[in-house]
Amino acid sequence: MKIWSFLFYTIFFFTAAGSSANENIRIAFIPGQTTDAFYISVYHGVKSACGVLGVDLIYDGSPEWNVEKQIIVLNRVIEQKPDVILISPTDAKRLIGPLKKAHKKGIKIITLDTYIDDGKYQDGHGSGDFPYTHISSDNVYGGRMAAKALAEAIGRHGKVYIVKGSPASTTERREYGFKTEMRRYRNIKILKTLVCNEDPKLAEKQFKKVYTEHPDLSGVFGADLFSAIGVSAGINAIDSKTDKIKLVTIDATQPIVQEIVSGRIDSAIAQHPVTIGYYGVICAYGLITGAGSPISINTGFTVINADNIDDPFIKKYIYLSE
Ligand code: T6T
Repeated sequence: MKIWSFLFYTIFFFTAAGSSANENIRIAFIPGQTTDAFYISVYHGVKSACGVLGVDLIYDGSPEWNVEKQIIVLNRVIEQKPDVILISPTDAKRLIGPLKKAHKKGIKIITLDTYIDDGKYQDGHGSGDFPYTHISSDNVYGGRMAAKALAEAIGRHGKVYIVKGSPASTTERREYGFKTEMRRYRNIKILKTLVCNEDPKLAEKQFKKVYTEHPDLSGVFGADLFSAIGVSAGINAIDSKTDKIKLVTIDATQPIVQEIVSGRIDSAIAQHPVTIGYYGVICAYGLITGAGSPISINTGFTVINADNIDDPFIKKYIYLSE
């Protein structure tokens, strides 16, 4: 179903149903981790759409990015029998079984941000084909945007590396997009990708090690907010005056924006997490009411840099932290 006809029918059903009929509807949201500004922003979108529709929201999650803990949360949520579960799976393979359990009980599944299996649902392929909709940024494209921005920032020449918080479906696609785009720049060498386990301190330590081994390092792609903030601390420690090393990130928290202002981060490619959450609930509502839901929705990016950071239109894409 096309997004516009989907939105039309969903709004039609919403108007027709009236909010009292919606009181019996229960939508659950399980983020990748509750302590991450990206997911806090997704939650704001979810909460706001649930408020508009007058449906009940179950919100539960683990403070850490941890597959076992997320499965415990999921089982807890399944017991509450929501109509739809919106979830950001912490592992594309290991969440298939536990989510299938929910699906078999008649609970509809929508994935937000990260996906299960290959992320292509309802096409008859793969054991994780049963979710109805996936809503996220186009992460391959985000990686390509980051590569282009970094390549231009370092003058199309030098050594760079990628660091990601966790090996999630999203960051893997960003890495793939980044490497694909970088093939166009023959004079840029990409060093080994690092994983910082959502720990900015580790990202900082890793940066210092890479810099010691490669003093000619020119740039870093921080593929998520934890990596970015750690690398920027590392750059500040060794390079606060020379501005030699460029850093481009995906995600835009307040601390990342401060680093843009102070010049340590060149640009941040902001996702639209509030929109992801909001659309998640609208799609869930479409499934519950029979209006249907698109198989996938891409929510876009906004590039934030020193030139546009004061623009109120741009500022609204900074993530919410509580
Ligand atoms: O970059 C986001 C999210 O898109 C990714 O899947 C996991 O990391 C973040 O939550 C940022 O920490």
